[in-house]
Amino acid sequence: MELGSIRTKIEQELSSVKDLSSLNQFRIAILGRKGLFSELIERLKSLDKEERRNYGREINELKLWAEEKVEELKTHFEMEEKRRKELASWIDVTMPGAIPIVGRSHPLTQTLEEIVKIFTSLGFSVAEGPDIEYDYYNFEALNIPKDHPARDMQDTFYVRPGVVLRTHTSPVQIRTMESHLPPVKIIAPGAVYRCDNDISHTPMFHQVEGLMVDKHIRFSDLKGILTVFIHEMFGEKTPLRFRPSYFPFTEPSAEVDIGCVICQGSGCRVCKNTGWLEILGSGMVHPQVFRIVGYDPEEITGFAFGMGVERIAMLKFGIDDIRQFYYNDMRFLSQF
Ligand code: 2U9
Repeated sequence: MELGSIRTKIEQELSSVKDLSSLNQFRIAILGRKGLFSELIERLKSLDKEERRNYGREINELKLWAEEKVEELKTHFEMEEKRRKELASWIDVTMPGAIPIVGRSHPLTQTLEEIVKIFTSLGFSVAEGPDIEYDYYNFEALNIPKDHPARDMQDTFYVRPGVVLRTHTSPVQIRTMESHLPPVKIIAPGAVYRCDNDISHTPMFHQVEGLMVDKHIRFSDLKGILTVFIHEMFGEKTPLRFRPSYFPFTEPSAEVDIGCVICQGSGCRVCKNTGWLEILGSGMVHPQVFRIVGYDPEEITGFAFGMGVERIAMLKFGIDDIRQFYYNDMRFLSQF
């Protein structure tokens, strides 16, 4: 074949090479061991000496030219590939970041933490105990014997005879007094269980109870501590009143009301037009309870109180259905 037309053919084929892999195929077909140039060189053998020299030189020149072209294209495709990879991995550091949704504590946790903070700042320590309790610690030791009507009031879940889900955290205070001599100044936060379920009751809810026991503890100490607590929790101007009540484990007993946080005392649906909201129960520890834990009621006195965390949170945040706390609905939870 005419070397001129071979050059034209190589040029044409080179123009259709578009990447490294087709360039490699082209290189094998033209410059490879069994490629076009090997064939042309093979053909030289049949020529006479003079022709072979001339023709050989021309073939060599053409081959060098083809090798150069291949090298040029190889460099070109390698650069292209490198640039493509760089572009694919390019990061725009000026792009705004994806802002993660920040979690926060549950409104009940927030309320519980606030209550605990107030009492610890007043010198109370936090005490805890088991959710599954002996009947003895939940009732007997609190002056609630077997046939006492207060047992019905509390709608107890029985685990087995003599074992209950605690209906209040009071057993924690009994256990603490059994193992510690006075003075005792503790709060007992935790889950409690009662067989009850409606707009203002759930079968599990949370209480914070408190106990302050020493020589010379008086009702005025109870009033002072609970007044400070309410003013810290609901604001300094919150009106409050102590109203006589009855609990088997305290004598005398009092419930504490605050001026309605919804209507400011003028009367509304929430306070049933009384202007007052019941917020906690309290009283001086019953002498019988002291005798049971081995304290001498002639020497030792003390006060106790109890409150429902859900109720406090509902009043503080203006929530009218206690079950909202347990649906785990983000539309509700994200408001706190
Ligand atoms: C001991 C002695 C006395 C704890 C008390 C109350 C009054 C009370 C209720 C408030 C709302 C329970 O969550 S609630 O339903 N609690 O009214 N609790 S005095 O008295 C004690 C506790 C332990 C040894």
